[in-house]
Amino acid sequence: MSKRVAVIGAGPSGLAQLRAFQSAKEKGADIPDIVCFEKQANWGGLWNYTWRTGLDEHGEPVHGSMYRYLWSNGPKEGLEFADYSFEEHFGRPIASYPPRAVLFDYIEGRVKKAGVRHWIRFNSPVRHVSYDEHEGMFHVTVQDHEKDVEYTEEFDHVIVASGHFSTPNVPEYPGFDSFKGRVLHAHDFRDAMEFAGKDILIIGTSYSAEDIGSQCWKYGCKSVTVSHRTAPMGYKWPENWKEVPLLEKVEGNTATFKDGSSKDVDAIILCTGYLHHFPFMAENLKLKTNNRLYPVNLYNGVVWEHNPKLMYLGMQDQWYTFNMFDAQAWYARDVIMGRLDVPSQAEMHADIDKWREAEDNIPDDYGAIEFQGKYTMDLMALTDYPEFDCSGANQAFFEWKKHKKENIMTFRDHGYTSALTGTKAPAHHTPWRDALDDSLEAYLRTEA
Ligand code: FAD
Ligand code: NA7
Repeated sequence: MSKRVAVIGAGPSGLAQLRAFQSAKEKGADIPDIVCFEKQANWGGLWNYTWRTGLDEHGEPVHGSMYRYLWSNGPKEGLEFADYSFEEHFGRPIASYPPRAVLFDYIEGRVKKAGVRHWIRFNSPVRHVSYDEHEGMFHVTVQDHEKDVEYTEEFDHVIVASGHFSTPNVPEYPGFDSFKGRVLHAHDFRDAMEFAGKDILIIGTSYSAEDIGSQCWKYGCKSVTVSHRTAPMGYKWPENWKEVPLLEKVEGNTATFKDGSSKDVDAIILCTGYLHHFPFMAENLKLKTNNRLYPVNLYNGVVWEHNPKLMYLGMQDQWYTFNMFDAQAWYARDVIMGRLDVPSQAEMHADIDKWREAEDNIPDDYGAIEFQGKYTMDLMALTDYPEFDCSGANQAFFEWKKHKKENIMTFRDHGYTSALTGTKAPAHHTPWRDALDDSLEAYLRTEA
């Protein structure tokens, strides 16, 4: 096969794509030439932690939104790779909410085993992608930071796996410019210890708000105030944690909310989500969507309906992550290798509309989990991706939600059953709130 495929990004989605092609090769298939462009110096995407914020050493926007002490916010049984269990990687069952370094190790273990690193060009941000209708080829322009040159190569297919939790959505509220403390977005949050002894205000009510607030609480902040635009999170919070309506204005250090109440705060952390941001894609190839389960224009959540030689991975809002990216990558591979056909654009469009309408009618979070589980299973069924029972994974998610409702500060102390191995995860040696060392070594110890 002489086709060339460009993969943009070596995070969990891009790595899933490399593993998908490698697994076909391992089974004797003639696969295309693969080149993966990664702007960072290592693989792992968001799981490749950096202390930097703002711009990196090359003047590139820092991709990472990760922070110290981050533990998985959902059970690992929901994200397990069907071709590489946690038990295979760690040689024994481990607890259900691994910290960042442990998940990074797991992600890396699979691709090290597959031997795909030589397909990746590191320190290589993609600057521009366009499609030449006449040639039927993509032109991909890349900066090589090691050689300090820019070059362009041609590809038959492009797979965008550059993630969508990196470019912050930053609203402004009256008084920000004269606020006496620090205003930052979750993207630039790195260490909860910075806020020890401080009164913090968080704007937003989703994962980042819940987790950054919990981190700051765990590492000793004085109080957490969470301001909501739509509705409060409604968990049973600790005593020094309060949920309030939307911020109206800030004067000095005083934040005033829509109900007229106010609170003096030292720092404001905007947990207001991220933008799907693809400045390197030509306008006619650019995905434009908000954060939802079924973005527009992507057939089977992957194939760009206006040009099926272009694909996007991992662009959904995410309950499922790693194994959903796998399902997408195996599917993308089989479309590229001609094993699967895509229908006409009109049919693709109608199918996308059908899924989006179903999404619009999802009643609650449980429905959303089932929706994404079904989407993932449907895709897996189209390829030789190893069998994975998403209804089992759904079960882990349902229990997780129940445990969060029971006690938001202890949910990570529970263990769940792997849909892959049938093993129930052991409890971690130390309750989450007392486990201050988030290193791999500390987590993998068998005793406190
Ligand atoms: P990313 O991980 O973002 O990787 C994209 C890669 O593309 C990066 O390596 C980046 O450098 C590269 N790239 C971007 N632009 C370019 C370019 N122009 N040229 C070349 N390379 C480029 N998921 C979970 O399952 N559990 C969790 O606990 C969890 N916690 C999270 C916590 C935070 C703070 C955030 C932000 C996300 C979290 N997620 C979690 C969700 C996360 O989206 C996925 O786990 C996963 O990292 C997505 O993988 P990805 O490869 O699609 O994107
Ligand atoms: P999400 O899940 O996209 O949530 C964004 C939150 O920000 C959500 O609560 C929004 O409230 C809120 N938001 C957005 N814009 C505003 C403005 N202008 N004012 C007030 N509130 C606003 O992002 P997260 O960062 O929490 O999670 C992203 C990923 O990171 C996730 O996968 C995790 O695993 C980690 P709304 O409900 O729309 O009113």
